[in-house]
Amino acid sequence: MFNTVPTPPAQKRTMLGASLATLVLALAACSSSPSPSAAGGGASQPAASQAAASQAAASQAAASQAAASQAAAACAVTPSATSSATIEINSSNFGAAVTISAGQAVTFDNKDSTAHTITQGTNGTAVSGACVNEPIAAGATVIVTFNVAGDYDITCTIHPAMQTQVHVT
Ligand SMILES: [Cu+2]
Repeated sequence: MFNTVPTPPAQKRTMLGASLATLVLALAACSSSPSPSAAGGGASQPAASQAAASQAAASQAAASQAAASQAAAACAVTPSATSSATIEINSSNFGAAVTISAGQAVTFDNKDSTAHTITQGTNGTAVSGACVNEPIAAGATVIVTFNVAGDYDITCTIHPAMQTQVHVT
């Protein structure tokens, strides 16, 4: 009566089983593919060189701190510096104020036949912590470098009337 023969159920199950097996194999291949060596391996070496770098940075910081404390003096006698301005002392008079930039030097040139001093202060008295208080013999020069911006009163401890200013910008 029936001409068409239906596929036997047993064969259907076999086909389903085969395609499930293929799927499982494919999933297994996928999950095993990421390589653990790609991400993990090299991490410890960069950490070590980073530690070395931060140690170098620390010693550099210490060095620049030492340099900063050396430069802390607002001014200093610097005999070998090249000066940017000159103050001539004539007849116990410093003359007009001069203006320089921070880090520049002033030559004090004593044209008198008597000694004076180059002293940060007023009326012959040095200020507390004066950055310069230097005798200057007759005919001598003293070069002073001013490291920090500000107005520096300059006097002579021998002749309190002697007064000028160094403006440091
Ligand atoms: Cu003087």
